[in-house]
Amino acid sequence: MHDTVSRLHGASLSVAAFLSQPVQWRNNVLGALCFLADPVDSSVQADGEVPCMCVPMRRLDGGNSICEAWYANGQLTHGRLGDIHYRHDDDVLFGVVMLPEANFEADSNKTPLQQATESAYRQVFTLLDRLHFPYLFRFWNYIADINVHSFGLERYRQFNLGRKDAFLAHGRDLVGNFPAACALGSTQGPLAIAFLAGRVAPFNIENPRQISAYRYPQQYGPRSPTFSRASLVRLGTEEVLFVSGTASIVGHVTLHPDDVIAQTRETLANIESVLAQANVRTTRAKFELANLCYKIYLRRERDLEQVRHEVERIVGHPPESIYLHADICRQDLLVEIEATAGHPFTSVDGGRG
Ligand code: 3EB
Repeated sequence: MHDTVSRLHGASLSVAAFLSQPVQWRNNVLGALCFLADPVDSSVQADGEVPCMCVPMRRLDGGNSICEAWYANGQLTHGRLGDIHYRHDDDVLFGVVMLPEANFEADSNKTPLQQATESAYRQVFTLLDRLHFPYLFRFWNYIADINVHSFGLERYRQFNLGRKDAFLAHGRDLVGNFPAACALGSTQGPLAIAFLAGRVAPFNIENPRQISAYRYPQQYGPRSPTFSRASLVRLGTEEVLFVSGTASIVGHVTLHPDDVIAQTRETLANIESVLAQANVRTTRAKFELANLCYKIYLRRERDLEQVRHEVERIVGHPPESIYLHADICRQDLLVEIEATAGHPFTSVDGGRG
């Protein structure tokens, strides 16, 4: 477990450790993302008050599970609305939706995954309207068999149809107004989505080396992905930066299709470019590669040592890096890296009491 690096980004610990934390600790947690090798352990979700997203995804760098906990600050409220389980303090709301596609029937014009995605996103937007947390900071999307084709379309592209339609239906399809996100593939499990939202508009950041994802041409699917490259969130005197899942894409094209080292290098160059944009906006110390908390998704288990070596060569030893075995949303991508950054959390900034 590393020290708290921001007001929000708390501890990463094993599922067993997460479940054995004292109640006082859990009373300060907004929610958690849990990645488990084994079929999802129902004890994680059994917790009544802390929403937990469970994804069947294996950690590659030791340990058999990892839970990423997000911290609250002050009085907490939890609840359920439809398929969403949420918890919030005065500033930030964390929620999870896990929807089995089997709940949806294939109808002639929408696939089950597309319907599940549209339903999940519509429910999120409805919840945020109702609880007055209008601004989305970050989405995490996990989709079984993300690269498989069914109903004549790759499943990631089906997901993009449902997501875009929900954004449109709620008038959230405004350019420059998309949250940070990631979208990864698991081998099984329901559509699993987690999100963070708040009451102060974040800065949404794009990468000059890449075409904005919402402007990708049609060759990547009939509906473009609705996310920005990063979001910079202000919470009182704190700032938190969410860097979206980032890959070896320049312009809109995948570079180095068969070279995982070159993809890693290109991906980190993209993240550096995103940091430079964030650094125009920050009122605090500049963000640097060496100070981020990383999640690194690898399509092939065997690439772990090479990628880790390259990341450490370029980044040094960041406060956290977690490697997970996942499919990436383009067949030719071998690695995707996401990151979170805060500024050192000191009691001067207002502790969590
Ligand atoms: C890319 O840059 C790589 O669909 O939400 C990264 C982050 C990617 C988020 C998403 C997809 C998503 O297009 C893939």
